[in-house]
Amino acid sequence: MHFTHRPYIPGETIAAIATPPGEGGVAIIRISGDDAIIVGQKIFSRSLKNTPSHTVKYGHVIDSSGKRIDDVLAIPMLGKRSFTGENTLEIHCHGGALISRRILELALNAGARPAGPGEFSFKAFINGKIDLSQAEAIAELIAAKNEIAVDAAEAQLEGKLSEKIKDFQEQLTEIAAVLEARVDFPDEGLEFSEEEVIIADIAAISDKIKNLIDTFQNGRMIHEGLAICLVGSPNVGKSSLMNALLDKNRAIVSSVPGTTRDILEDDMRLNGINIRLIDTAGIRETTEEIEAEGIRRTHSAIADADLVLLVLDANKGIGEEEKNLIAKMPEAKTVTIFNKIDLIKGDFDPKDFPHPVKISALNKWGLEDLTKKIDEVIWEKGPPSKEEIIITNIRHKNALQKAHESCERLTEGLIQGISPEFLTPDIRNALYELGSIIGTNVSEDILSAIFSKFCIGK
Ligand SMILES: Nc1nc2c(ncn2[C@@H]2O[C@H](COP(=O)(O)OP(=O)(O)O)[C@@H](O)[C@H]2O)c(=O)[nH]1
Ligand SMILES: [Mg+2]
Repeated sequence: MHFTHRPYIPGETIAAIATPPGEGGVAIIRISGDDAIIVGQKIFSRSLKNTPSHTVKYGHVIDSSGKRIDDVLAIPMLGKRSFTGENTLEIHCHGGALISRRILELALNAGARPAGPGEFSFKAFINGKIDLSQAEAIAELIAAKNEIAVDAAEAQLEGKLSEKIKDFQEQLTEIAAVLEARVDFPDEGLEFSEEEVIIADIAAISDKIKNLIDTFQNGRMIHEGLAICLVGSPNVGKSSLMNALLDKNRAIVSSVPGTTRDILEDDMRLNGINIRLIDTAGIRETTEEIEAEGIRRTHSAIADADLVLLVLDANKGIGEEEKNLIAKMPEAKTVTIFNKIDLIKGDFDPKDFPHPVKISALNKWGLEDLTKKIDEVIWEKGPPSKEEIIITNIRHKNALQKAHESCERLTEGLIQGISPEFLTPDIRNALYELGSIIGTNVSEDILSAIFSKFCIGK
């Protein structure tokens, strides 16, 4: 067994700084492996011998000559009770970059090996403390950029995804047993009704897998955020709306048409989601070279956007030009905004347009309606609840997709009355793919690839 090109030695003692580089209140040096306490004792002033697991001991880190380096807290976490499942000693020292490096060096001189990226988590995985999807959840939790991503990673870390996968595995294993029994004892064929039950069972699992795959769209959005693009004719108030949404004067607003000529971007949050808001050059016929380039960029921004906010001037009304523009927008991902509603005397009915909403960017009217509308469009089935399991990892999605295809082939085969020995590979394959999510059967290369994306000390 290898871990990132190095032979993996179970119980080998590793050490790393677990806190981010730079200055801080405290820094943590983590030592884990069979000899963690022995290594730690060599650099710690007080005896750790009878210190119970998970208790804090105040003392000093000392070098080989006995010189005091820093006053620290030492926390032993022993055996199976630690995160890695192996003896662990955490040393909390003052948070200077040099002091923590010095203590790490002392630990390395005392017999620990420098930990590779994610190696503590790798130990936890190998020792069965967490499965692969839980290990990946740790990385996602660390990288989470909004509250929803935190919730999703926490749920996965708790093992909610693993439970679901194991549930699928159990059900498929039972069905596999029935099918394999038929390969071995073909004369004891199933009753017709039993056949129907199996088909229905597989179809049910297949649907559940599909539902899980469908959560990936939301998962991607939660992780990567959304690109939202403001589009419309010149002077309709796109830049004003950009500023109103960002709540700052980011874009130049002017009554001169064609002011915004390049793409302008800024970040904001909308109900927990990270948004990249993009203001564009107004779309119109032009012979002016720079403006024409701006308009070309607008079109490519529309193509790349997850959502288009098409801004129209409600006061000007909807003419041929506007209708042409609407027709060019991707309907499913367009919100039609009728701006300058403050200039309209009577009533204005914007129905018949994709996801219409009335606002005044100048007066900041209707912005709440707009965010609600955006929410409606981006979360097809509403935002995920805290408890909902969301697939956020492309590796999991790919594995689920392959498992789903196998289940579909299996159902099809059973319906067509194909003999079971030709169907068992499909069910084995589905089980294999599900197993890869929680790490029961993944290659060393895949493991290394996953853990090497972690930070050192995690
Ligand atoms: N009355 C009114 N004027 C607005 C509103 N939004 C923008 N404007 C004005 O319309 C003009 C063009 O605005 P701007 O944001 O630069 O439009 P853009 O060309 O689409 O980016 C400016 O004079 C704005 O003050 C609005 O809601 N009501
Ligand atoms: Mg503008």
